[in-house]
Amino acid sequence: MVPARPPLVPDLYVILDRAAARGRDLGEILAGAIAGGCRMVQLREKERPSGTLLPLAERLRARCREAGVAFVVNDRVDLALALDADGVHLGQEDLPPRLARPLLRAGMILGVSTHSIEQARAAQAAGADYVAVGSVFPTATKASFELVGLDLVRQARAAVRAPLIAIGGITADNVGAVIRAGADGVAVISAVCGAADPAAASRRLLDGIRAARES
Ligand code: TZP
Ligand code: MG
Repeated sequence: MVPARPPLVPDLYVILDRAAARGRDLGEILAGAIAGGCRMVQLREKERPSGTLLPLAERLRARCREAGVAFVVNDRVDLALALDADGVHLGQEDLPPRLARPLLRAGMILGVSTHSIEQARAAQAAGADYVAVGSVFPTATKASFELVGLDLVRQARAAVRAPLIAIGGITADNVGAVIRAGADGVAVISAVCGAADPAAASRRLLDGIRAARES
C-alpha cells in the first residue's frame, strides 16, 4: 500500500512546452489537460524572451485561474511574479532557491529540479515546496537529461519529507511503477503535450496513478 501523499502535490503535473506541442496551441493542450483532471500546470519556454512570451503566458494564466488550476512558471522568477503565478520552478542552473524564495509572494510554490540525492536534500533544506527528481526514464524531450532511474525516486522518498514529483519519460504504461517507487505525483511533457488527445492522455495517467495507490 502506497502511503497517502501530502496535500500540496498534484497527482498529475502537466508541463506545457511549445516544442513538444509541435505547432499546436498550448491553450488547446491546457484545456485538454484540465478536462482530463490535471490540477497543476507549468509553462516551460526555453526559447522566447519574456516580452514575446507574455501574451500566451497571460492567456494560460487566466485560463488556469478560471479553472482553479495552479499555474507555475519554469525558470523565470520575474515572469512568475509579473503574471501573479502560483509558483515558480527552478533547475540546478537557475536562481538558487535561497535567493528566489525571498523574492516570491507569500504562499507561492517553489519547486526545484534535482538529479541526485544530495541535490534533493539541498532543495528540501532550502525550503522547496516540492522536489522534482529525474529523468526517471530516458526522454526525447530534454537533450541533456541525466538518467536517474526509479532508484533515485526510492532513495529520495526515504531521505526527503518534501512532496516528491517524478519526471522524465513518464507514460501511462510506467506511471504505476513510479508511484510505487514513492513519488507523490508525476510531471509529464510529451505524454500530454504530444498526445493526439491531451484530455484522454491525462485521464489515462491519472487512472494509472490511482490504480497504483490502491494496489
Ligand atoms: N527534466 C528532467 S526530464 C525532463 C525535464 C524537464 C523532460 C520531461 O519530458 P517528458 O516528455 O515527460 O519525458
Ligand atoms: Mg530551469
